[in-house]
Amino acid sequence: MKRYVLNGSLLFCCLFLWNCNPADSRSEEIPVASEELMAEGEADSAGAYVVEEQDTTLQPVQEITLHAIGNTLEEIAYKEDTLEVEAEVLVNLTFINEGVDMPMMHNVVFTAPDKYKQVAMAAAEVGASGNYVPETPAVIAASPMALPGQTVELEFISPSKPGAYNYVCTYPDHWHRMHGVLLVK
Ligand SMILES: [Cu+2]
Repeated sequence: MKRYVLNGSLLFCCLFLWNCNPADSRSEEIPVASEELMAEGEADSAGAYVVEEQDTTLQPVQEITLHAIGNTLEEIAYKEDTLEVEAEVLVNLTFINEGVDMPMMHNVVFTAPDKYKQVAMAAAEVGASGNYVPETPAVIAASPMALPGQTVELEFISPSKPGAYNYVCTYPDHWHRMHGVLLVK
């Protein structure tokens, strides 16, 4: 009787395991198989993509640097009054604010030709809440505001049409002394 009970519980265990196993192995096998398929697919497409990128899609990047100098309203200026870039390239601008005291905060806003004053006027109305950058087609690209001693970076695509564009600091009353020419060649 005792053995019968033992056998019975063994049988129950076997049945229990047999019932569980098929479900367990199914749920494990399917994701493994699909992961393998995905891994193979990615390896193939990734390999092909790298080769194509080297041949056709390497975009030229032009690095330029601009400094803001001066520590009073009468002194402030962009150290570089002209910047030169090729047409339709990715430009990586590093903007260094060498000012010391707090009111000497500056940005760089690139504008359509001869629109820097108009953009600066509109920026004053936008104010600090709009980061002193108005929403107008005359704005090509705008950096964040650089506090005294700060360096900020800006990436943008240069205009496709060659010409003399402008850049300006749109912090209130800075545009008089802080503007320059972006020559697109
Ligand atoms: Cu400024």
